[in-house]
Amino acid sequence: MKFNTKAIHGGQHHEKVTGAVMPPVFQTSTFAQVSPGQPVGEYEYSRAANPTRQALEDALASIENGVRGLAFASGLAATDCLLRLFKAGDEIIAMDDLYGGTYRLFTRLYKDSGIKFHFVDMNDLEGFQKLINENTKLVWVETPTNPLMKLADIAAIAQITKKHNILFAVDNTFATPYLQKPLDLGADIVMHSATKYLGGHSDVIAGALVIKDKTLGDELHFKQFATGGTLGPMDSFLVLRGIKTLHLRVQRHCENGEKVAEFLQNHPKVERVYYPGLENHPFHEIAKKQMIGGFGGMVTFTFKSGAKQDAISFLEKLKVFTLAESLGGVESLANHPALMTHASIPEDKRKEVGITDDLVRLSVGVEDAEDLIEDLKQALA
Ligand code: P1T
Repeated sequence: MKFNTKAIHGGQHHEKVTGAVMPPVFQTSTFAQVSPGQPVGEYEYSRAANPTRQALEDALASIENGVRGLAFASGLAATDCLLRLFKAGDEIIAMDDLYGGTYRLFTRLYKDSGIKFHFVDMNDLEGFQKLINENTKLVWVETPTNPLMKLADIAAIAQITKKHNILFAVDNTFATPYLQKPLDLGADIVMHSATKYLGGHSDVIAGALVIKDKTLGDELHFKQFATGGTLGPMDSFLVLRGIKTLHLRVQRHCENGEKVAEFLQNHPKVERVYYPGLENHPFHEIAKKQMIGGFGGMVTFTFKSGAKQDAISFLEKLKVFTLAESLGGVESLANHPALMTHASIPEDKRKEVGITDDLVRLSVGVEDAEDLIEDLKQALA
């Protein structure tokens, strides 16, 4: 099955009793048993499994080419579940540009866990390999990264992690499986903030893990069941519905993203545009290799003046774009990473990686590109 068909049918079947084409929202915590330990059907308790969540999890596994999908109450709940595979003494190598909440989870929540985190430039493959030792258990990348749109070469990193028997996880939130399939490129686990493009309509907080290996999938399901960060039935239904139009939406996000990036690149007040589809983007060649069919709808830029106030005034003047955290919905959003999504990263670390105070991130939606560009023009004027 090809991707567009999988987005709609992958892992899906009509409901057994009524023939309902969409899985009903099985809004139930528990399922009757005929005798102790003998449930009427295949379900017992919704923390362990629920038919609506199962339909979503099967769809997730299908679109990412994995063997098991797990749906969580948020992207961070998914990441937290993955981290439970590790113990004191283990080491994790992560990319040096990450969503602020992921960085906060790694550096503050896991501060006293005894797990050591390294944050490195994943494009310096030699430097990265020097950090590997017998305690290294996981490599974690976002590609493209939030908010600087850096890329990591998934296939090249996978070769190294395989050689050293290290797990390799990719946060595929920005690219979506329509554009990029980390498991096919050699990663072991894909993570999503399903709040974003998978859900696609800014109406749900959700997360996902998709795993390539059955044993690891079972182990992570056990941890999910035992800790309980699962996605509820109604939210599972919403994400599943979103996935059915993922390919259509992402095509338009890419078209509009390219137009917005080109407009900004030619604007006299704009200093630098970060969009992997631009030929002058430092990771354009990697993007062409591993993002198939487009470069996404996320565009980040800075001002010639370098002034924080210029970024703030611009954001206040937008009319079609909404100033709000999050991304990946049908509507265009704008964000000031240093004051909003990445405020939990200490200022010196933000500056070190390039999250300056004049940096603005746009999630380009699926409206008419002309209206979006008009809006940017008037806000920049
Ligand atoms: O918000 P949540 O569903 O828990 O997902 C966390 C997360 C993980 N990974 C990436 C790449 C993300 O962008 C996010 C959430 N990001 C935002 C809310 C944001 O505006 O950047």
